[in-house]
Amino acid sequence: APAIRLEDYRPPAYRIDKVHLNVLLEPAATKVTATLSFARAASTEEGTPLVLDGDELTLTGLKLNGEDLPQTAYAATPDRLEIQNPPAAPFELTIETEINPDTNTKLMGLFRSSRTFCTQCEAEGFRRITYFLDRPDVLAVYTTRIEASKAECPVLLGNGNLVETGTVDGTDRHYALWHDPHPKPAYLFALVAGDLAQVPDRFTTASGKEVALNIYVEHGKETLCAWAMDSLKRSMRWDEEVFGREYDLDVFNIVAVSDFNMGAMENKGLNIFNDKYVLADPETATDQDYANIEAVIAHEYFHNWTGNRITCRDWFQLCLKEGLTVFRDQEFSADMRSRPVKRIADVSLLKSHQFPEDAGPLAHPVRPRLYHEINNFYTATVYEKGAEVVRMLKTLLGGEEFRAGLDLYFQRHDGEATTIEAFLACFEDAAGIDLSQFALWYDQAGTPVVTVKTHHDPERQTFCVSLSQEIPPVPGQKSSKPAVIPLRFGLLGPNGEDMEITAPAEGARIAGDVIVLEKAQQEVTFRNIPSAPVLSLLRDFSAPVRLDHKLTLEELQFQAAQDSDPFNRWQAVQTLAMQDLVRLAGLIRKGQPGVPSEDVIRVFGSVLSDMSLDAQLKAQALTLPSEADIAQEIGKNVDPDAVHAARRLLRQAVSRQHGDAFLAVVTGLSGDGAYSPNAAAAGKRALSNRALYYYAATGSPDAAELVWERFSAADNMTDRLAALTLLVHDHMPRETEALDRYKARHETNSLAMDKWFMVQATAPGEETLAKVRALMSQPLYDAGNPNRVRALLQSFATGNPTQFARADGAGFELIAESILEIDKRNPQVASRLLTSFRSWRALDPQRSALAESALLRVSSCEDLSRDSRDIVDRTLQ
Ligand code: B3K
Ligand code: ZN
Repeated sequence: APAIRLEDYRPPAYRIDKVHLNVLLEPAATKVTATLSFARAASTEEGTPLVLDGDELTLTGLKLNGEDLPQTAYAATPDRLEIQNPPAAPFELTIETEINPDTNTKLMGLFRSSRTFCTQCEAEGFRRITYFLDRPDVLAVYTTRIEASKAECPVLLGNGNLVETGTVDGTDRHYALWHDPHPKPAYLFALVAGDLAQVPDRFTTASGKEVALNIYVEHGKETLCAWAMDSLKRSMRWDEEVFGREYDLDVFNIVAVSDFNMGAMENKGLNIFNDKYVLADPETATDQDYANIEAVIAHEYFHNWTGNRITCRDWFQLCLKEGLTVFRDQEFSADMRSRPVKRIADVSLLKSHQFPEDAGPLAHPVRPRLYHEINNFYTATVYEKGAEVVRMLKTLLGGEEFRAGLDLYFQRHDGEATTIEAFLACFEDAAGIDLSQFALWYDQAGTPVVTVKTHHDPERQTFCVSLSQEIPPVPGQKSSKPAVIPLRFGLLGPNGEDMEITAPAEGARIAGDVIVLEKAQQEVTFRNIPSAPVLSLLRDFSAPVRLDHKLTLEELQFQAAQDSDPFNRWQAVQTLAMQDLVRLAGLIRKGQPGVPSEDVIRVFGSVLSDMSLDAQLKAQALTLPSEADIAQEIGKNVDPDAVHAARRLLRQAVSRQHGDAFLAVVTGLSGDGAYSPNAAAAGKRALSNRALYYYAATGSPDAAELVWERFSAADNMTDRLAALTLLVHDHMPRETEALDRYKARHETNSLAMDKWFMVQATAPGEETLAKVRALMSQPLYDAGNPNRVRALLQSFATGNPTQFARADGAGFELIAESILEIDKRNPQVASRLLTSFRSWRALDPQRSALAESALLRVSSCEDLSRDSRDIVDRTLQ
C-alpha cells in the first residue's frame, strides 16, 4: 500500500452533516443501518464519485434518497463503496451492513469483551461498522438507536444524551435512542451494550449545570470504582479552575472492559476504558495503579475540549490533541500530588521511552509527514514529546500569555478540525510573537544535543557559557535547523544559593531564569560574577534535549546536595550513578574487576539521610537508572549481561555501605495506619520499599526474613508486589512459595494476576525463558487478551534486557514467534510488541545478528498485517 503523505491532504469532496444509525445487536450477525445526509463541497464538481471507506464489511442494502440503487450505480468491496454519479443537490444514503462482533479479534470497530458489546473507532474503526468518510475532518451530528436482547443487554449506551428508551413489541428486545448534539468525527463514535453494573454520581458545573456521572463495570466490581469516580470529579473541577473548560452534556459515562487495545478512549460522552485504568482497591492495585487511574481518567476527560470540541484536521495532526492533552493531564497530576515528583516521573518516562524511539529506526517528528499505518503513530514521540513541546511554549510565553493563547484557541476553533499551524497562530496572536522557528519542534525528528562549556574569569568577574545545539542524523533526516530551546538555569554560589544576576547578560535572549537558545551556537556572558558558580542548567527539564555538560565530580556532588531545583538535584544523583554504571559495565565487559565509586556510594548515603527531601523524592533519587537506560547511554556494542552485572554491583556496594540506614528506614516507615492512596502515604511506601530493595542486597540472614515478612504481612498491593518482586528477582529462598501464595490469593482477579505474570517475565536469569513459555500455556493466560500479552510477553521483551537479548538468540525467537501468532488475531498488539526490537542495532555484533534474523523471520511472513509490516520494514531499514 502506498504511503499517506501530509502534503497530499485535500479537504473532503463531500460533507456528512447528519448520521442516523440503527444498530440491531446480535453476537454473530449485527445489522447496521446508517442513514447519512451528504452535501457536495462547494469546490467539488458535479458528478464527482463519492468514495466511502470500509474494512471487512458486507453490504446488504443501499438506497439513495429512499430508493434502491441499481447495481450499475455503485461498486462495493469489503473496504470501499463508490457511488458513481451522486446527485448535485444534498442527498441521503441509506447503507445496510452486516458485521460479526464475535469474530472481531482485532478489537477495532464493534467487538465483544466478556459478553459486552463495545466499540473502538480511533483511528479507523468506524469503517468496520459502516461505509463512511472515515477521516477526522468530516464532522457530523449523530443519532444512534441501539437495539438488543433485554436479558443479555439491559444496559444500552451511546454518545451524547439519552432521548428515548422502549421495548420492541412482540420480542424480548429493547432499544435506546441517543443523540449527540456536538458535531464529531467518526473516530469519536461509541456504543456499549451489556449486562453491567452502574455506579452513579453527579457533578455540578461552575455555571450550575447538573451532570449525571456513571461508571459501568462488571457486576461485583462496583466498589472498585470509587477512586476513578473521585478522580473524574476532581478532573472536571480542575479543568474549570485552571483552563476555564466546562463539561457540555447532561451525562458523562465511563465503561470499563477487560479486552482493550489501549488504555482508554475519549468517545464523546461515553469514554471506554481498559479496566486496568478504572478498578482499584488497596488489595489489588498499587500506588502506581492509583496514580495511573487518576491520570488516565483525567486525560480522557480533558480530551472533551482538546480533541473532541476541537479535533484534528487529519491524522498527521495527532499531537494537536494528544500532546496537548498529555500536558494537561501532567499538570493535573502535578497539582493533585507533588509537582517535582511528577516532573521527575514524567521525565524518566520520556527518557526511557521517547529518547530511544527518537534515536532508533522508528524515529519520527512529533508531527509525522508520512505514514503507512496510523495506529503505529500513537507513540511516545507524539504523546510525550508532544507534551514537552506544549510545555516549552508555556515556558517561553509565561503562564498568562500561554493561557491567553489557549483561550483564543478554544474560542477560535471550537467545533472545528484543525492543525498545528492554527494552534500556534493562536499563541502568536495572543502574545504578539513569531513562532515560526519554534514550529520546527513539530517537524524535526531526533533529540537535540546541547553542548555546554563554561568559563569564569576572576579578573573581569565574567562567567561565559557557550552553548551549541545539534540533532544527530535520524532516518530520513540528514541535517537539521537550530531549534528554539528554553534552558531554565541558575548559577549556584558557594553556599548553594542561586547567585543574583545584577547585570543584564549578553549573547542571548534571557527571560527571567530562562536562556533562550535559538542559534546553532551562542555564547552568553554574565557580568559581576566574582567567584566561579556551578551552572545548573535545564532546570525542571525545560526542553526535551540531551545535555552534554561535563561537570566535575565535585560539581555534581554539590548539585546533588544543594541545587534549589529538585529536578536537577535528582538529575545530578542520576548522572553520578549513570557515569559509574557505564564505567563499571565497560570494565566487566573486558573481564576486569569493577569497583564502584566511593563518591557515588557516599552521595546515596547523603540522599538517604537528607531530612529536607520528601520521601517520594528520596525514593526517586535512590532509584538506579534502569538496565535499558544504561544501555541507551552506552549507545553501541551493548552487552546487556555486563550492564546487568554493573547495576548489581553498585546496588550491592550501596547496600553494604548503608545497610543499617536502610534497615532503619524499612522498620521505621512500615505499617503506620490504614491504607490511603494519597501522595504522602504512597511516598512513604515507595521509600520503605526502596530501602528494602537495598537492604535485601546485603545478603544478611535477616534480610530474606524481612522481605518474606513484608510479603506475607502486607495489607496492600504496593508492599506485597514490591516484596514479591525482590523474592523472585533476587531468587530468594521462598520465591516459589511466594508465587504460589500470591496466585492462590489473586487467582480470580486477572489484573492482579497480570502482575504475577509480569514479575516472572522480568526476572533475570537463564531459566526465565522456559518459565515464560510455560506461563503461556497457563490456563490463566489468554493470548487474545491484550493485557495478558502485555503482562507476559511485552514485559519480557521490554523489561528483561538480559533474557530478551540472550546471547543464544532464544529470547528474540520467542518474541518473533509470538508476534507471528498474535498478528493473525490482533495486528495492533503484535506491532506494538514488535517495537521492542527497535534498539537492536545498538547491541553487540553477535546479539544484533540474532535480533536481525528474528526480525527477518517476521518480515518473511507474507500475510503480515499492515501494522506489523510497517514496523518490521522500518526497524530493518
Ligand atoms: N485516543 C486514544 C488512543 C487511540 C489509539 C488508537 N490506536 C486514547 C488517548 O490517547 O486518550
Ligand atoms: Zn489521548
